[in-house]
Amino acid sequence: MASSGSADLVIVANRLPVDRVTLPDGTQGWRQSPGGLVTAIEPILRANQGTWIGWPGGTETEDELEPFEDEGMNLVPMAMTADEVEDHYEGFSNATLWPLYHDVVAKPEFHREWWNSYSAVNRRFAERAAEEAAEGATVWVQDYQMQLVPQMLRELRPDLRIGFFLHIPFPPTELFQQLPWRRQILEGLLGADLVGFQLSGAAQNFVRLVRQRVGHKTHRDLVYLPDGRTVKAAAFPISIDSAGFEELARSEQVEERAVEIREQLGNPQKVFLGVDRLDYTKGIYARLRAFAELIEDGELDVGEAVFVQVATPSREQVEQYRILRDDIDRLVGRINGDLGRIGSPAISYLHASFPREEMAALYRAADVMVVTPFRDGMNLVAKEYVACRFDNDGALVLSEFAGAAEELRQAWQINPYDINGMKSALLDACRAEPRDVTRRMKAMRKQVMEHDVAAWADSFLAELGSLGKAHGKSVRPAKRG
Ligand code: GDG
Repeated sequence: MASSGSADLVIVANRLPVDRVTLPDGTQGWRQSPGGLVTAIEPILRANQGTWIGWPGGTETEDELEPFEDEGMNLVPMAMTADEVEDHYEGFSNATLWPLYHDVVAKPEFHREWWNSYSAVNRRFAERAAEEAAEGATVWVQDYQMQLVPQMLRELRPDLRIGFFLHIPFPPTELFQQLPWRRQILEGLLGADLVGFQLSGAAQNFVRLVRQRVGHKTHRDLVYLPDGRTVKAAAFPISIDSAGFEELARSEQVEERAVEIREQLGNPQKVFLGVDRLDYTKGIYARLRAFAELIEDGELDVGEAVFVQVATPSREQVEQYRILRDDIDRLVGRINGDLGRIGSPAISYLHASFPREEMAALYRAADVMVVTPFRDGMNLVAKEYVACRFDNDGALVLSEFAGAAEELRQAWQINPYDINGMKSALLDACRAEPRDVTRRMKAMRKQVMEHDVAAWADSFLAELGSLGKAHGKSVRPAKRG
């Protein structure tokens, strides 16, 4: 067994929850990256002298990166070489696994050198986790970039409780089969005691694959390993800091900014909004086309209706993402060129990222929120919109292929491959009676406000703690305000 460290809870994720920034005095520092996962996990890490292991972005070497403390969290930055960024991160993670796990919306590429790099990076992260974790500690591994870590870590440290959570969909057998390293990935995940997914369908896909491909005995959500260990696969739908978003949305600053945004748009009757990482899974192209056709058909008028699309830059070194960016640029240019008028574009397109306050103001300013991914693990944007609509107004158009659709039943649900269906839903949502809008939003708000990200993290860790009682300490629950 490797020597043990002092952390009772270790998070292993591809990225650290902080970004490297240049401070006003020119020195390098860290800024907490805004995100639901950090908000949820930070209080638990504090209550457990926890440690977060992850890549800080960039290609600094190991010697240049020292572990440090940030607001009660111990952060351990892991270096990646330029080759590893290209092969492990941009390659295997984002050009093999990402498209494969999202219904093959784009064609996954299979390259042996990418796989080798993915394995090597996973091994280094597992070794580091083994060094940091105290005897009997809990290690929670996050997401598709780290699927081999559970097994690698268990070999080094059989005393640990290991959990894994996949933030993206887990594909059906027919698609997963394509992966040349399918068995290694399944075995990697089986190193965990608890494998969490967004939806129960994904957990079932996983158990079925383990039975078919690895040959282990399974019963419902349990896998029985030959060494006597049991692995549980279950759904833990992730959420957001719901109260935090609502509070932000209620602030005077955000309220004023929302009014200002509508003024700057020319005070149209209806503001439609899309907010996504610029990713081909999100269905941005089809959604903008549907909106443009409604104008061409005479159903909506430019000036009275406007579509604001925020597309946050993402994975810009990956070829598919560059192609997508060009496609969207061209489409927006064509739509505005054909349909816009002076001072009234049909689409207001922003390829940029914004502070959380601006996101909340956009959610407040929008009458119709349009979330139309072809496939999405959950989609937090839909939940953030709901959390910000404390007046119970605002309409949500939501793809049935987003994980969030299982909880947000009262949204106008659409099939993003069906352009006509999407057009009707956009019109229905924007013309709906206020009473209908309120009834739907009230029900969705109840769901989102009651099931926040803290509840998500607590329920995962409680379940992990209840498994394999024979070994390991339990994680202390966080003290939340
Ligand atoms: C993956 C899964 C799953 C976006 N632009 C800005 C900004 N954002 C924030 C949003 C939201 C988050 O990023 C995006 O989360 P999503 O869930 O919508 O999508 P992915 O990035 O694909 O996330 C997804 C999620 O993991 C969690 O498990 O739901 O299915 O694909 O919070 O608000 N935030 C700020 N500025 C921006 O410009 N501040």
